[in-house]
Amino acid sequence: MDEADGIPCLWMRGGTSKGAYFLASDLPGDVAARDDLLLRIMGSPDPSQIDGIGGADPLTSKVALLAPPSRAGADVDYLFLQVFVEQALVSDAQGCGNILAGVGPAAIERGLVAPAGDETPVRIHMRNTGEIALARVQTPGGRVSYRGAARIDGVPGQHAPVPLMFEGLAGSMCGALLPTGNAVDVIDGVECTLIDNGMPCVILRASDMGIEGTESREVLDGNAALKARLEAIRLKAGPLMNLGDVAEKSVPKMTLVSAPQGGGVVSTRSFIPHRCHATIGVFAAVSVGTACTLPGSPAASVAVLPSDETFAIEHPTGGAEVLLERDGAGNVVRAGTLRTARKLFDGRVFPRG
Ligand code: NQM
Repeated sequence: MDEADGIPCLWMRGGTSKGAYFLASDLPGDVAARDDLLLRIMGSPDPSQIDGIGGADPLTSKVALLAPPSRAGADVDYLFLQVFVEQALVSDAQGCGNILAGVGPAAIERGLVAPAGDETPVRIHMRNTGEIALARVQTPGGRVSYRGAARIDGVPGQHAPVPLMFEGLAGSMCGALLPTGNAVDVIDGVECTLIDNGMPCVILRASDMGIEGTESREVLDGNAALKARLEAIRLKAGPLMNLGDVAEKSVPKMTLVSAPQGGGVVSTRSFIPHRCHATIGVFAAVSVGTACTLPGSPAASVAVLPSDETFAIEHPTGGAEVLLERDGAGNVVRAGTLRTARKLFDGRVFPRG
């Protein structure tokens, strides 16, 4: 690979995030060399990412690496990498359900998966956590269609639906749904649920942190005192969640919950972990929804549970619906959501030298 020739890259919106999708075979196999290259492609570390293609926001500084499947029952391997904006860090310590929405379309675009009729099921091996997600991609006439009537909050317009289904998410990175064995732990005097149903999250009441929980992303991003308190709790929660020292990791996420405002189950404001999310992550929404079902937890204390399996998780720009299927004992055993994705650009990217 000669960087001067550029590197094949698909730039896609996946759900409410945006990122660069590569074939793993187009990047160096050595992890240090790969990460160095990705930092130079995105333009990190730099708050503006002015010399790269990253969007100066954790939600638009994301990478998906695609490869032929390395496990039975999958059609494609997907490794998610978070490229930090302001630090020279690339982390595989979390998955991403929004970027996941673009993986099925990208795998078909790149010839890793053959289209099969008007709708192509794509079983995606999520290498960050090991589970398989099932995505359904619209492929009328044997090519990916991005046009359709599906809407998701946080994205203008209507697009082709990409339904996603998951199983076996509990303990994806922490080894257990509740890594401390408790639905409630107290850290720095604040009741928290340390939970991992696809995404390690610390869930706490907005009111316990001195906010309403209805503030805008911009207002919360400007609240340095709140962010410092959240980070202190996060650094203590990390080892308790079997994640070790999380000072340089993007997990756990910090989600502040309050009573729903718009007929949903719960209202959220998520820090991922140092900036407030414009919406909420897919797996984070599954984890928060699951926390709402745990009696005595901070989330349960403010949630209004639905009569069916559809949990509308409210966020700063609307809501994200997740489907949570429970067994007879009330454990969430299957989850799903509806996303959309769109190919924005297909070309070659030229990294900073
Ligand atoms: O939780 C952002 C996103 C995410 C992650 C983040 C995500 C998920 O919205 O599944 O999608 O939490 O860093 O892209």
